[in-house]
Amino acid sequence: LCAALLTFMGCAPKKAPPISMDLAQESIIPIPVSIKATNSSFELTDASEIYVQTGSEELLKIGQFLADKLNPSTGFDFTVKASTAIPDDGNIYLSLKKDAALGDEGYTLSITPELVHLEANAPAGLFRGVQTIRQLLPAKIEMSSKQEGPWRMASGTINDVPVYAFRGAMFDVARHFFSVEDTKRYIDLIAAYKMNVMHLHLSDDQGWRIEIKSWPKLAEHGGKTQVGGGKGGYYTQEQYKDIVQYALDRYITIIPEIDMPGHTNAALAAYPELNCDGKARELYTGTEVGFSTLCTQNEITYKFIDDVMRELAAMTPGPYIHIGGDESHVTKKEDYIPFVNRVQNIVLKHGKQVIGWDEIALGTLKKGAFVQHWADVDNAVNAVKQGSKVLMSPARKAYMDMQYDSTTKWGLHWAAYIEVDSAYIWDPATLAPGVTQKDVLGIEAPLWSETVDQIDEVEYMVFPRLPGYAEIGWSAASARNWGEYKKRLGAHGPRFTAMGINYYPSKLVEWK
Ligand code: TNX
Repeated sequence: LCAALLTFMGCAPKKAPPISMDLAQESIIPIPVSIKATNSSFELTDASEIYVQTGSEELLKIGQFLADKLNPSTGFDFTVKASTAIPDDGNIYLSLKKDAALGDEGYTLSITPELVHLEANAPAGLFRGVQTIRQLLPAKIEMSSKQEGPWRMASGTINDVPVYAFRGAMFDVARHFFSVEDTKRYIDLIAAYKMNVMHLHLSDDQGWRIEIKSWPKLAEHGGKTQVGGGKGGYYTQEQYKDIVQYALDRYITIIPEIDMPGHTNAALAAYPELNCDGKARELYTGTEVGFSTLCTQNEITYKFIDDVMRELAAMTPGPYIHIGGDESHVTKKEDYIPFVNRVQNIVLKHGKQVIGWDEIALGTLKKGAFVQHWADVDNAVNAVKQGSKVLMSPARKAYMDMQYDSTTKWGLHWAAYIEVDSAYIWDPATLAPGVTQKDVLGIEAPLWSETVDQIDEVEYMVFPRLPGYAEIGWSAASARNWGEYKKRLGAHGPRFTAMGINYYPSKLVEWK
């Protein structure tokens, strides 16, 4: 009757009751701390809007990020509005609340048939919560063209906060160079899984990838080629700053790495004075490691490092600079140790904290230095004894350039074959004797690029392992279990597809 009278009397049509959906059955990665299902649902419609708490440009930006994700696939044309109060029915509301237990990145998400309310103690927490909202909508929400709804989310409450403060991935843009656009793509993919660090390996034997104005030939000459002899490339400072800002907008810290004293052939080719014999090296396009070293005895070397660190620090809002330090096989130990000690001081002088590969623990670690464990457990143990925290990147578990099995087209296998289960089944807090959770800064999964030079190849090595690394960093070890995780991962198959990710369809997972 109401529908029949509608045109004459302005009688509102009775809305159908919300569909029952079970929030506890949703496949959220990383798995949240707690989920309380209320067995109803919220439906996003053409009439829905995104509201953010009044008074913050930053919140408007986060709201806009969500709008930009929802608009192409729903075709709804969300705009972001500010509101001091909880908005009317049918909307999404993002607001801050004082709750120290949520820290910088935690959030609570409450979904009722009337409202989606995301709250956090800090803006980063809202951004992480937005990723959960994405995952609660149908997978086709990730498509870049208009799709049919309905766009429903299961109702209930999620409380969530990460275990580790550092959850990252690495991109080796030195062995093969990757464009600004490729790097942004990788950043987008890690953001979707709530990671918060992108470590860029900016220099190695095969290439120097960042413009340094006081030493211009580093990039101009040292950036000329790559593994296999392709044309290489480098980021101008403007491009680098653009990447840093893009990451920052996703609450991701860029950590730039200049690898020293080994892995420096590109710099040694650009400037003869960096070599002990004063002769420039030839550019290198192979994949051997451990043959190059800066001349640790020459003062010019430290002038060079000081200039590079000054320029790098000026473009790096994040707290860390990575000094490499790995595989310096042709640097004598008695030269390596004082070198590492001195370079740490240079980084500190420019206001940044040091990170280095685990070998730097052979030196005297400065206050606040972090050691990235990749190979030698003794170095990790030694770092903790010196009062440092360890970043966990064990090669046999976390190296995304390792092949899944012997048939994988790209990648290496010197550390291990790493199938999706093996990548997931480990605990950063029990890897090294005496290195417990409080000593662990977090986890990082590196992608070395000797064997990949296209972004779809990168995606194939990174997915589907990366969501697992994200979960190891975010969720408690006690909440993780492969048998259960692989079901959630399988449910992300359509999401990967909608995002256009070229992923490895591991046989260990039943892909939806
Ligand atoms: C070891 S891991 C390296 C890299 C290589 C990688 C290949 C580390 C600190 N050094 O130079 O690219 O193996 O898997």
